[in-house]
Amino acid sequence: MALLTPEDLENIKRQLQEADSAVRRVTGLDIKGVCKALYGTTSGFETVGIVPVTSGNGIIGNFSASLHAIVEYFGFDSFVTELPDVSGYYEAVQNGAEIILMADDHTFLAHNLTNGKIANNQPCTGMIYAEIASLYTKADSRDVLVVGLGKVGFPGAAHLVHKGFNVYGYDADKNLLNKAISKLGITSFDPETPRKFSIIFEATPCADTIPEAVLSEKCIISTPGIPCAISAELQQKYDVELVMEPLGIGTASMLYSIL
Ligand code: NAD
Ligand code: 2YH
Repeated sequence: MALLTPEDLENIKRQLQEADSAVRRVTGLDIKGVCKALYGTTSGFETVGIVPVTSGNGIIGNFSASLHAIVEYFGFDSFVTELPDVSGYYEAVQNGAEIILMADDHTFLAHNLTNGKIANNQPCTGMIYAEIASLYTKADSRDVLVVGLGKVGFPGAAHLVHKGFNVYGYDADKNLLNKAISKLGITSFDPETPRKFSIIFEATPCADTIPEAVLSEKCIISTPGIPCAISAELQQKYDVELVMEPLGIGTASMLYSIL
């Protein structure tokens, strides 16, 4: 399980503003608009309690502060509890939190205490990055390449299938690829016989996962994967529209999914 680092989260507000501009440029909607398209919800200024969690590898510098900045950016009220863990959860509820955000090394959840809905970061991240890819206004067809079919990539691929896209999938793990083929009916993509795509959704923890041969001029790469799936040189050479941000887009998807 890849963990975020404090460096990934530096200047999160600026990263989020830049990602919002990129999303607007490629889809015509801002991130809130994409969430509305996905879930049909809008924020009613709910109060979000952010609870630091010390278990496992412990507290990640910048994590709670970044969530605070992200949640406020999307128009919610929020506070970070002084205490962590169970005491922090108690503190959040006592201080009027309507939504709890908390993460250990395996699960990052959002729980709406008012309506009981709960969200997990990985499927929510997959869904919104796939949705952004699907809304690309300059796509030349409904063919999409999905690279990485794990906990983020699989739900994203499922979303694209559900929306009627022709999904070509690849994962270095043959079992996961076969699961996606049998459960979702996607087509296996063979990196040895590549073709060009104008829509690419990537969700792996590795760099340089997208072969040059699949890139078409001005294609979109929508990717939550850290590190980036494509080099700066290739991005420039093919004038790639890159949507990539370490925490905020996925968190927005979680919050809007439970309103
Ligand atoms: P995962 O381990 O469940 O899945 C990753 C998949 O990528 C695996 O199935 C693996 O076999 C595959 N893979 C690895 N190298 C590959 C390659 N070269 N070509 C094709 N497939 C390859 O991980 P996950 O939970 O799905 O997370 C994926 C990435 O997304 C991680 O980097 C994670 O940190 C990141 N993430 C980002 C956000 C965000 O908000 N930006 C949120 C959640 C996860
Ligand atoms: O980054 C993570 C894990 N990869 C799970 C998220 C799933 N994409 N967890 C963050 C841990 C935060 C820490 N416990 C804290 O500071 O509260």
